[in-house]
Formats: sequence, C-alpha cells, structure tokens
Amino acid sequence: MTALAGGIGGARFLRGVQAALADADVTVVGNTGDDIILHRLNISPDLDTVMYTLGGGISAERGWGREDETFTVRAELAEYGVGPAWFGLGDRDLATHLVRTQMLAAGFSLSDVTAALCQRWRPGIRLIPMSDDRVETHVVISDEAGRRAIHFQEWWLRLRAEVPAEAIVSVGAADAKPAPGVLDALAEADVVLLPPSNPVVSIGSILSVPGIRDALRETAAPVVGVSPIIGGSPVRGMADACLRAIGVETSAEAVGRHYGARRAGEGAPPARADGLLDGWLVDTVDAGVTVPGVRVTAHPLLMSDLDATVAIVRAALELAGV
Ligand code: FO1
Repeated sequence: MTALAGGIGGARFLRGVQAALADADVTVVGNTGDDIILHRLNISPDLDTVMYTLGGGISAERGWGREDETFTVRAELAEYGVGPAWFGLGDRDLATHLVRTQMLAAGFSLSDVTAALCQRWRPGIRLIPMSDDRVETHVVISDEAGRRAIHFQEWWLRLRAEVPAEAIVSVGAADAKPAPGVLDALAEADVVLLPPSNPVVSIGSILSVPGIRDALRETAAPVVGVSPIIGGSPVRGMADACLRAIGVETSAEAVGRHYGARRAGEGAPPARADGLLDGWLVDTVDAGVTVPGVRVTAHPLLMSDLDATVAIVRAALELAGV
C-alpha cells in the first residue's frame, strides 16, 4: 500500500493502517511543505509527526512533538529575546533537528536523513519525503504591515489561520523532483490511500511536486480518499481556513469533488476525468453526498481510538475492493 500523508490527522490514520495491515508493505509519502528553518535548524514537522506517531514517541496530548517533552531551550532563547515564541521547539525534538541539519550539511539527502532517523524509531512503514528538494508552503496575507507572504507555520501557529490566506503557495515546488521511490511506490502499489490530511497544505503540497499527481492518476491501483471534513467542519486543525483560500467549500462533498474523479464515470454530466479518486469515504453524517465518477461510501470517520481508526482503514480498503 502507498499513502500520501501530512501531519497529525494523517499520522493518526496511519496508526490504523499499521495495526490493520501489520504484515503489509506500506510506503508513506510524507509532506515536506511544512518544513521550516529555525535557528539554522532544518525542521520537518510532518515527517517527524508520522515518524514519532508510528514509532511510539509522539506526544499523545499534542499530536505533535515528543512525549515527556520539555521546552527549556525555547525558554532560554526567549530570555535572550530570541524567538519565535510561537513555535514549540522541544528539547527532545531538538536532537532530531540537530541530526537532520548536520546530515543535510554533510551532503546527505532528506530521504537518507529520514531513513537514518527511522532506524531509531522503526515506524514499521517506509517513510519517504515527497521530494529531496526544498519546498516550503508560504501564505499570502494582508495586514497593517501590508500584503506579504509569510511561512505557513507562522500563519498556522502565530496567526492561528485567523488572517485570511489570499493565496497558499508551494515555494520551490515547480523545480522540485519526487524523491527516489515516490513514483514507483505509486505505480507499483496494490492500493493508494489519501488519509484525512489537510487537502490543501498536506495532500495538495505533495501533489504540487511535478510528476506525483500524474503518477497517482496513472497507477493501476485503486485510489481511495478519506474525508477530513465531517458534517461541514474539519475534524481537527484549520482545514476550513485553507479550503477557503482555494475557494472550496468546507464539506465532504466539496473536497471529494475538489480531488475529482480519476476516470470518467457514467454519471451525468460525464465526470471530469482529470481527478485523483476512484473512491471517497465520508462520515455517516455525510452519507448520500455524490462525487461524479467516484464511488462514495459512508462510515463513522472519527478516529476516537485505535479500534475506530482500524475500522476506518478497513472501510477504505473495502471501498478500494482490496
Ligand atoms: N503545532 C502547534 O499547534 N503548535 C506548535 O507549537 C507546534 C510545534 C511543532 C514543532 C515540531 C513539529 O514537528 C510540529 C509542531 N507542530 C506544532 C505541528 C506543526 O505545526 C504542523 O506542521 C501542523 O500541525 C500542520 O501539520
């Protein structure tokens, strides 16, 4: 199986994949658009969130960063008036950023770094970045300081996505190449899943790397997505603020239609066949939504515990017909 994944929601879903398909060969293509350089350290939030969640190091309370974490270094930096205060730089997490930074500086690729970090965490899946080239998600906003682009993390964490995003841009994507193994993982999969990650800054960021979208559309494997929106609101995070930025309504139906159908269905009007999906799994409250050319089924989508998540994974695999 191959899955595209962002951060917290995607990682939680992958826990269900790990439990449901213990002996399957699973490749996760991780989003690196959230990556940020702080204090000259290379930080990859979504890769770390997947690695920690599947490797048993994640903070259960926060969904990101490490369990038993402390923030002493951040506090000391603040004493010097050095920010940013809005980014939760954890002391244990710092070691991950230090290892990544020094390996990149030594000439290793982000894929090599990720494989090395996973040697410790043993997530039980193969985690590869969407690209070894630098891609950063920036957000165009207008406020008293004028119209400008800020890093996604600043918009997400300092502004809590409360200032409208006029545009969300994957800086560097046009020149980025899929990381080694990404295209093969999509072409050779028996099934491809799009977890309930943020459709814009996580799934959308991965799809912004030239070649990945086409590989998804051309794979012989069935492609099934799981809605991140239940009953008109995002389960977690602020996907609604991101969807608003691209003019997509915050609903399971609108996101399904945003992803679109991979094959023209017999549905009238004939479905756009330039989309991604064969199947779209929505919550029971959204049962009955339609996505032309895409088979839609409903199942409770709240990942309230591991059993619930495993049941969602099974429903997605059933929809995929595998
Ligand atoms: N999310 C937060 O809501 N607050 C934080 O302070 C924060 C810090 C952080 C540090 C390392 C890391 O790997 C993830 C972190 N996240 C934090 C999550 C991060 O912002 C993710 O990019 C978003 O949750 C979107 O996936």
